[in-house]
Amino acid sequence: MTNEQQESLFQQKIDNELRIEPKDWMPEQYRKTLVRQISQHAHSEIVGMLPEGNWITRAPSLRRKAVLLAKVQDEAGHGLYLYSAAETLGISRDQMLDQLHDGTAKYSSIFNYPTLTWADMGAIGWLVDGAAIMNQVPLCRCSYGPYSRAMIRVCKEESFHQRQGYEIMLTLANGTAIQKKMAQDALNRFWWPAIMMFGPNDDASPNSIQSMKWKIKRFSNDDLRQKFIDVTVEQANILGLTIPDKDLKWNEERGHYDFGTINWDEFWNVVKGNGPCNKERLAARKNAWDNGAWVRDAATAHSEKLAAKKAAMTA
Ligand code: BYC
Repeated sequence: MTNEQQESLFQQKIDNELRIEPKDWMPEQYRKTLVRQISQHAHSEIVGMLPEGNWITRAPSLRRKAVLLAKVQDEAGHGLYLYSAAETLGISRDQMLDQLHDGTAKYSSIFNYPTLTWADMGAIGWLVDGAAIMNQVPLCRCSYGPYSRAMIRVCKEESFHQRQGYEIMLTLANGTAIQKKMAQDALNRFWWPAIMMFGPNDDASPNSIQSMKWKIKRFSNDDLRQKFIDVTVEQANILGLTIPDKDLKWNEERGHYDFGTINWDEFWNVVKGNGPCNKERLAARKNAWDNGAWVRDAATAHSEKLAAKKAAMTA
């Protein structure tokens, strides 16, 4: 079969909603796109543990601490499923981590902002996990089997994360004047970075057209951003908090909220490594990697020992 025939069969499979599995033929660019997206998604989960990890020891009650701890552990789990899904495409976990540490792989811009108060745990759960669900539910139908299956469990857990964040916001918004102010301040700081999470506008998104044709992405960055804004405005109203966008207005004709201009200079600055916490986040990850070297060495030595024992017994 010629390459063209293979490509056409591959596209037919995708058009017929069949899943592509690791051993199936796939265009090299499809494989590369998935490795890029899945590994960056995995890195986002792992780096995403840092801003919240910052508050585990300072959670205001035992209940809040237990819930936050569970949420952060879930994120570690999401990272692990996603690294495993990417490994089915022929890249090793060590290679992916090298790319994170040397800056060639990205992770979500949102995790380069600091978490200054407890209310930030509410805002992250509500807005960041809320944005994540909006983007990730369609990924459960992604054309690549291992990624789509990993996303099913991830989405169930993200939905619990979103609710725990919203509940923190609800408690603060109905609390003392100082607590309500804290919640508003967290919303003010996280709103714009959360809507930037969906990525550049469609006309500035080089990967979208091909990724949509391959059904890796089912909706464009702008469509998902709009859906997120439409549902979140109502949730802010229930909280009695104000979204920091003076141009936010219901547009009867479009059936959507209009919103203000996103500061794309800020977005690209963060993506390029110059956000408020980029250096700190990367340093924390590199440090964890270096400090974990002895564990990896011990695990390798142990498995070599077991293999040698098995070989001696079968000889
Ligand atoms: N931050 O052509 P585009 C979470 C990059 S974790 C940084 O539209 P694409 C959670 C993009 O990579 C949330 N970079 O790209 C964890 C590309 O550069 P490269 C993470 C961004 O891939 C803990 C360039 O800009 N979710 O849920 O078609 C606690 C052009 O963009 C960002 C995922 O990773 C950004 N925000 O679309 C709580 C979901 N946006 O790679 C929550 C899976 C864009 O060509 N990923 N860039 O060098 C996706 O759905 C897609 O990759 C994106 C971007 C929508 C993010």
